[in-house]
Amino acid sequence: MAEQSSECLFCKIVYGVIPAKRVFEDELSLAFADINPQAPTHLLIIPKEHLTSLAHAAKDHAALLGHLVFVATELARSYGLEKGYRVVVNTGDDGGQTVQHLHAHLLGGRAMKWPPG
Ligand code: IU
Repeated sequence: MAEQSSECLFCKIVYGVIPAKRVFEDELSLAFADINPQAPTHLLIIPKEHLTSLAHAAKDHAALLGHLVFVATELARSYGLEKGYRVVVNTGDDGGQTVQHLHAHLLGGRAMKWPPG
């Protein structure tokens, strides 16, 4: 089993202690619906291993990070987001990260604006 943090909300989702609408899972990652969706499709893709943020990633995590992005790509395909989508990894306080377990947001189904707020 992947390393986990007993106080981490997303680790609790990984281990089924807290429910979530799970949409995809493999050995390394889990994807579930965001509870407060900001777009018609809003999924979170997380590593099963507890990794606090991108800022905490080591060289050993490079393949895992690539895997998470590829899972987002496959989910975008399966959700029919052929008009486009956004993959966002908020990192740290200034990045707007509120949950301290690395997660990639997959947002789609509407036109996005730039720059983000
Ligand atoms: P952020 O990048 O850390 O700001 O995003 C955290 C996301 O986690 C945010 O979009 C929340 O709606 C979402 N979320 C969730 O899906 N389930 C939860 O139990 C909690 C937060 I707390």
